[in-house]
Amino acid sequence: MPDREDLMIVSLSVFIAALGLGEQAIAQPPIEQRNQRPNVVVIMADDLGYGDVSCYGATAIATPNIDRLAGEGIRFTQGYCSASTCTPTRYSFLTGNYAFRTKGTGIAPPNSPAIIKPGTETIASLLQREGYATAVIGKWHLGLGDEKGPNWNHELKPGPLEIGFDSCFLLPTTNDRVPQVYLQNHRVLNLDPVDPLWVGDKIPSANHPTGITHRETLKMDWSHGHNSTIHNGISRIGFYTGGHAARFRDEDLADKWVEKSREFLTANKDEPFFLFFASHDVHVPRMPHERFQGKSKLGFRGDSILQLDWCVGELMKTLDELKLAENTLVVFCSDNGPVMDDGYQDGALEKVGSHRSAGHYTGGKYSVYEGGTRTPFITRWKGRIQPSESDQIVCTIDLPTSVAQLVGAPVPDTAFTDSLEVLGALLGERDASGRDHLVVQDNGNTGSLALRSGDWKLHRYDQNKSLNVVVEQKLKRVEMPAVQLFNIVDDPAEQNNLLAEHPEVVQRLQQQLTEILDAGRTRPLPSAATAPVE
Ligand code: NG6
Ligand code: CA
Repeated sequence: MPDREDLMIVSLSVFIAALGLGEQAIAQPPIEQRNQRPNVVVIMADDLGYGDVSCYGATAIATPNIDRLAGEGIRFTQGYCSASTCTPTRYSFLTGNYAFRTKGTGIAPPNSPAIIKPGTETIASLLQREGYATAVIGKWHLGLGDEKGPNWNHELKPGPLEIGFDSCFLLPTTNDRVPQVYLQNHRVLNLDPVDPLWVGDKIPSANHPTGITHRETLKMDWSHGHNSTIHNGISRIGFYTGGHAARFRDEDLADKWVEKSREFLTANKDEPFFLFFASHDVHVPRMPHERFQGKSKLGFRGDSILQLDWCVGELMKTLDELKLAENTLVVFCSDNGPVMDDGYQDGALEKVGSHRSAGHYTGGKYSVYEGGTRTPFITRWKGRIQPSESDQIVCTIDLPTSVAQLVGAPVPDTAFTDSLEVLGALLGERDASGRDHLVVQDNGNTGSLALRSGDWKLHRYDQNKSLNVVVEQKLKRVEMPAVQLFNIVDDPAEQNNLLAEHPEVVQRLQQQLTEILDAGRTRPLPSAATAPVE
């Protein structure tokens, strides 16, 4: 409960807002939470499904480190990301805003400008203002540069450093897209000025080798798309030339993320810090380090899960060595659900056997069925979080507001518009609840949304189509009815469309969804919650 002083602060800010003196009304968390300054580490996996790790039921693969994290913390059974593709989930995780509200938040192409504009409040800018050291390490895929796009041979800004990160060490897009270089803060690392980097979407010369012209030279063949410039025996989406000294090997990415994270954690062990560890596993091209290749029964996709698990283990080991585990909230999540063949012939589909990467849910990446957005979701804070399991609904989009509450930072009214405060649920506090509703989206291109509200879920397909409804098949676009209704509790696999049986529920959820879209926000204004009754 807020104490008197807090209520007075809130009332005062309501009064100021009412006078029109400031639109940035603030809500102060309870006083006992203001003194805590735990570190925050968010580990976001890429394309990892609900059923891909052993603590969520996988039997074809063992993930001892992720299992240990879950065993020491809370294993959420209703943890979500907000979209079934990468860019919109990451956009929403950082900004706390539903991506479908903003155009241009779908999967970013290689030369995408920065999607999150400088000046936008993010989880990183909020923590930075609170004195946290902030870093993002791994995959970015949220664009770089002004509206003209990235200036690869000069300063790459705006980017992460303009929205609250003190430092970054990144793969600029996603590794099936060009270029294969590291971004360190504002520059491509090791770029030799005599060999400038050019990136484009048109073939640069008639004799430029591609996945089509030089297919027989590839070490991993493509299945759809991904047949432009070749680097490291793998053809990609998009073209590039130059920057040879800067190019990395796909096999070394995970080691590099761990190395850079250890450096960051060690350098900042005495300060509060926020680390966004954005793994590239298990996205295509799946090319794990040689020491993981062939180590699972599931082909390179499974081997990449083992590599991800190793990274989690290294991060936990580092926190232990630095004696930080009891002062660090670790969140483990994924950016979207699973896909088998996402453009390369890496054996994922052929070797899947009885493994169900989305668990018992339907659909995966690109879909608004549960498999697209319900993923492993774990929180751990040794000594503070009691090991348990939770069926509270929490989402990656909730982290900005919840972390603000954790550190006692005020959230401007205009920020984090769809990020709900679910801190109690994230920490497993008794009687604390998560969300009662959540909107999830696909990439945005096919206009699919779903509203989870209590036990019900409404799917809306504005273009009557969906992709990847059956994960253990080749990607296929299928016709969908405009609307479907499921009872998620009775029918978690979303097999019985109850549209005809429950028209009143359909109408209620359709109206709720329309209101959410029209209102432009779902996070209640603190002033609204505490306004005095007349
Ligand atoms: C799709 C790509 C897919 C993957 C995805 C982004 C094709 C045919 N498919 O357009 O391979 O790159 O975009 O994945 O090009 S995500 O996880 O980063 O959203
Ligand atoms: Ca992804």
